[in-house]
Amino acid sequence: MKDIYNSITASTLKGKKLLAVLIDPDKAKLESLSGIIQKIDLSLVTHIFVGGSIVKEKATDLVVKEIKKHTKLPIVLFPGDVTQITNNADAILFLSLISGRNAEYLIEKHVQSVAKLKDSNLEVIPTGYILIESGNITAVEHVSRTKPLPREPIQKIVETAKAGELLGMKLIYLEAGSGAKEPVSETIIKLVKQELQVPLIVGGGIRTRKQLENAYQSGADLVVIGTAFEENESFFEEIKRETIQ
Ligand code: 1GP
Repeated sequence: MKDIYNSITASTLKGKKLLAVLIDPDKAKLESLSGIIQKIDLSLVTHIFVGGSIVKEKATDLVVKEIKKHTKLPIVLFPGDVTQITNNADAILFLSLISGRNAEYLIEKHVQSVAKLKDSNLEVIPTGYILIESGNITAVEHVSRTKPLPREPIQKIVETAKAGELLGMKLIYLEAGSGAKEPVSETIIKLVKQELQVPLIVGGGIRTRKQLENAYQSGADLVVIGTAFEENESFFEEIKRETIQ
């Protein structure tokens, strides 16, 4: 069994930045996955996240199985729903949407998933998930029927993240939403990071090497990128080239 959380914290302590690609099982085509994974394997990507806001039942399992055939990278579920839980992944971000006040996404989905998780080998990583206003309405906002936290006052975002940590969450995830117009700002990342002991994930709307660097420099330990790679399969090669130059 891969010890995914401990390897994330070990990297964080060493200052090694991590990069996850997000694969949405609803958009991924099984027959193209081997080629896609080959590209990912040659890139700077350290983790493969699998999940989406709306995914057909069983799609996640099929996609995870196919990914696993082609890579040794850790596969982490980032589920939008209980139906996306599959024992074939390595770990699951057990997300509680702490920016919202919809009990369904704070605790109810978690209760519903216990029967599946109890019998699985998945490493369960409790994660405080914080949706932040990004300039457009994203799928998370729509599906969860919660409002994102406004970008101001930042103190409210910082305190939400800290409350998550004090509740025992092992990761905090600042989310602008997939396809967000604006990623989470550097100031927000910086101020949240200053308050936290646990590793910080940042995602949503990151489409350039510069935005990725900015997120890391502000304090993100792990950055998640989905849309930029969905739209351009050479995205990770391009940013790797930019790093080497
Ligand atoms: C969404 O943070 C992830 O949950 C990734 O967002 O698709 O905008 O890269 P993008």
